[in-house]
Amino acid sequence: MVQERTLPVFQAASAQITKEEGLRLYEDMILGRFFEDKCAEMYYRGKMFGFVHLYNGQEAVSTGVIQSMRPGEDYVCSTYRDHVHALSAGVPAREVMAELFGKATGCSKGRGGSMHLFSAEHNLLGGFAFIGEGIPIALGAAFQSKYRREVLGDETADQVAACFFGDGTTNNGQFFECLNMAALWKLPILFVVENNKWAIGMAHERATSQPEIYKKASVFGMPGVEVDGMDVMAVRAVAQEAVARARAGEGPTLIEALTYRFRGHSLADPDELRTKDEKEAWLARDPIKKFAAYLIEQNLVNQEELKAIERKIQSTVDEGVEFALQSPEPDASELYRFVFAEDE
Ligand SMILES: Cc1ncc(C[n+]2csc(CCOP(=O)(O)OP(=O)(O)O)c2C)c(N)n1
Ligand SMILES: [Mg+2]
Repeated sequence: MVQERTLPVFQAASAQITKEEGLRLYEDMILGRFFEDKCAEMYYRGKMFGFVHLYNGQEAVSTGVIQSMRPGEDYVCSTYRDHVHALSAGVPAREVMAELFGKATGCSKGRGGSMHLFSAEHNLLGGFAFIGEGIPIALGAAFQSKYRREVLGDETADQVAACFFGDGTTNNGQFFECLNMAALWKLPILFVVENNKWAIGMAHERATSQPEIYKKASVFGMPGVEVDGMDVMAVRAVAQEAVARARAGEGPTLIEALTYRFRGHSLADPDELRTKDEKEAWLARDPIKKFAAYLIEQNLVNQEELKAIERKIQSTVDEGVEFALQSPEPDASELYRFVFAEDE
């Protein structure tokens, strides 16, 4: 059995958070978790088709990074495991749910489904079914931000891009090519690797010559940091620093968040390859329970306040399902619409 990697220890005492911000982070993580649980239910009831990849367990990464940015202004680029990144970026839950149901009211107008969420309004550059496809897209977003500022003289152009992808994806060429260009041109981008130890059924150590991914930044002269991806405060601290550097024109950061998915690769995966011991060890580190305990320990909130958020979010998710169920399917006569940018 492979030895578990030692997680970096985050000094919680060094972090500061207000009650308001703590509740905001908690709400965002709860939204991610409740939304995904509802997805599983709807998938097994036959309401959505194709592959659906859930994010349970990884919430601290999406919340910690995206809530450290300017949602709606900065860019977010995802993978096929994209529902929760979209929610953190501000895409309304009802529009994400409707998209999963293939409805015309979905954020991609029902054309994309689970793996292809998109929202121009929220600067969500997309979910991508092919692994690694999002990396050059995010790089392009970071490039245009810098180009507008430095070449076209647009002082308001200080947007940062966050690009999320998995451990398995870091063995693809786009990863290395884009790290090179981002470092060369000092682009405002965060490469966020969600190392959940598995690429479908392939264990990370079996496929990767240097499993400590953050170290790969050094050959490009770029900062690389590892972070406990089950601790939203730790992810937030690392992300805030990387965002500040990117916004100040100091270039990219590679962040490796050590995390775990609590469910199978997709809802079609029987999840038989990962051991019970491994799963239990990571389930015990649930990022939502950990953060709730932290907030209470710090006397920032009480149980009742957390429960109130949970009730509110449950009704948001339930309302999203109602909205999706009642929404129309795209009209067949509009099959070719939205293929080109000029089709509004
Ligand atoms: C270019 C490409 N090759 C292969 C696949 C098949 N595939 C789908 S998911 C996946 C594993 C990706 O693992 P990882 O990057 O760790 O992301 P995770 O699913 O763990 O979030 C692979 C190889 C694909 N989607 N695209
Ligand atoms: Mg993985």
